[in-house]
Amino acid sequence: MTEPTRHSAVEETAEEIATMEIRGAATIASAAAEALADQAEAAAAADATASDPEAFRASLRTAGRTLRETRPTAVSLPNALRYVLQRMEGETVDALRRSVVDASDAFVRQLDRAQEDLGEVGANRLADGDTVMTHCHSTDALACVEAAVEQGKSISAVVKETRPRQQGHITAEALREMGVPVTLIVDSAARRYLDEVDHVVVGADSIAADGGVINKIGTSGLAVNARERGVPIMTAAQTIKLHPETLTGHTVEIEMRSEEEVVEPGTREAIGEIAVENPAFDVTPPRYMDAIVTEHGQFPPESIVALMRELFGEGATEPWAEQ
Ligand code: RUB
Repeated sequence: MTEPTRHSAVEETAEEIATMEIRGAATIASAAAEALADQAEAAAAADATASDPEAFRASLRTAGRTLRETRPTAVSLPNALRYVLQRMEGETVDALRRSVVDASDAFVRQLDRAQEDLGEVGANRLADGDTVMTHCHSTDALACVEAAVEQGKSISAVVKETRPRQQGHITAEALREMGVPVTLIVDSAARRYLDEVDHVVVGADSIAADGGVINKIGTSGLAVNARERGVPIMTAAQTIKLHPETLTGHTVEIEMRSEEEVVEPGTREAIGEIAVENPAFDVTPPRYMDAIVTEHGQFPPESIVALMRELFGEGATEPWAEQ
């Protein structure tokens, strides 16, 4: 069999995901689906794969593995790859190419629609005059605020900076564009400002079968503080954030990132011999989360497993695996 070609668009997207130029679970998923469509077009045009259906399939699986290896925690990435690669079918390269491009387009359209739909559900939890607190940058969480604003509600926001990568700055800018007044705070000020907010709204990278919410590091501490302060907290998450492997007992891998995101090498050296750790995500146990808001409505975290079974069956396949 001919050696599969790998289109540079896949390499580029993989690099951008790994370096977080492309970041956030939904954005990563749509970029991955689009990269597979690019790969399908490239493989259908390349000498080595243009007339060999098996080489074409192999090149798509290789692209899937390259994309899968970029970041481990957001399940939207493998779910996107699954969606597209499971729909790759046909006897000829042209039919295969069309099936991949169509599946990729359908996936991205569904993603946009799901975000709009869950935004409506989340917005119903917010009242006119509410202040929300955000953590990190979640397009699903922002969809809830945006829908509330579109319903005519006046919403303001307290935005956590979110160390070390300061995704709170992106959130602050997006909220300002919606006309939402923003107060930016450092992460450690969150408990103090919880007294002034009506809702905490966060996103998710993965949701486990037991209702545990895996999101940006600091979410679990925020949730515990919100419970202690009596402030409701919701996770806004499309169903592509449901982690099918947790149905069979697997845990979600928490990405450990470079220590240089936490402390510059020079400063670190000046401090002396220390260890530095930089986990990118944490797990909020279901008892600290009031609701998971999806495009299928809102769920108490403990009941999310029913939806997960309905959508993913009893487990997960790996259609990118080498054959
Ligand atoms: C992003 C993050 C976001 C979720 C949800 O982490 O934790 O809350 O991915 O985002 P990172 P969305 O910046 O490390 O990728 O709702 O946009 O899918």
